[in-house]
Amino acid sequence: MKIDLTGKTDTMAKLFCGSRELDLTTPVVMGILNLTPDSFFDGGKFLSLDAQLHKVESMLKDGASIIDIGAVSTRPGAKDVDEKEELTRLIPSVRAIVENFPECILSVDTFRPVIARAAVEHGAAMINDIYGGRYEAGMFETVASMKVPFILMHMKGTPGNMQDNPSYSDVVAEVTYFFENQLIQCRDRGMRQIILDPGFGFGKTVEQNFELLAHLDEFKAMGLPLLVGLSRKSMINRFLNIHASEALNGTTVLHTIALIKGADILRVHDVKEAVEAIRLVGMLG
Ligand code: 9MG
Repeated sequence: MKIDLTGKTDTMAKLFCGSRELDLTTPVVMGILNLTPDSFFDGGKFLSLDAQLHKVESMLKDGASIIDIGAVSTRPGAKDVDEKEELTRLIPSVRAIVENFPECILSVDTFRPVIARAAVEHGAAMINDIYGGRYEAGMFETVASMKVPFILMHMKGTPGNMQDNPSYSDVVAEVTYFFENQLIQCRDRGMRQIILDPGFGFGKTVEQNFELLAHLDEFKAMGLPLLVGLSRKSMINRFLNIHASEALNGTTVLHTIALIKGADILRVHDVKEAVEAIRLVGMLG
């Protein structure tokens, strides 16, 4: 008898991202490009357009299938960025990346429907919403009308208050309930390509994050692709009492667990190491 160590059930194996297709029959890597000066790990390092393009080039060379860019930091206590400033920071980068790397599937991390629309009109091919559509009315309709995949992430509270003593009677049940409710709304509004993300570090204690990771395979029962963002997060750094810059080994350990439990997309700072984890776990069959 062949034992399935991957936790995978049948899932949407192909996503349509504008003119490109994303094959999820094996897991893929989403490389992070922060345009914010205050991100928790690499804030401010990639601010010039030239430096951004070099970073994208290197992540694609290392095997990233998707690049995720965001212009608003989600770190607790980060400065608010209004819609105008988000557009000003984001759109030149979207245009430059699409022009220089037409093969790249570009995801935009935004919770504002106006920004999502503008980004896709300039060539972005996926929307990553940490509010899971709850920030402002109209996100689901906007993304549905543009027919790009949508990352539906769970967050308890807002980036400003999410770490003020988050409490759940059952974190896995609450995240599942959130997905079920949001999925009804997404589908009612015509959205067809949805990626689920439990939102590690967004309104969860270290223990709650590990509880979610331990039960990740349960989210696969919903039959949708699963994204995890574990890279250099506080569940590693706080638990091991290290700085984010020292957390690559811990990240790879958690990626390995997530892959065994069925993750389809790893959102990461370190593409090469994540690709290696995927290849090695893939050998389990
Ligand atoms: C923007 N961002 C930061 N962490 C993230 C995570 O875990 N998932 C997603 N979808 N986006 C994230």
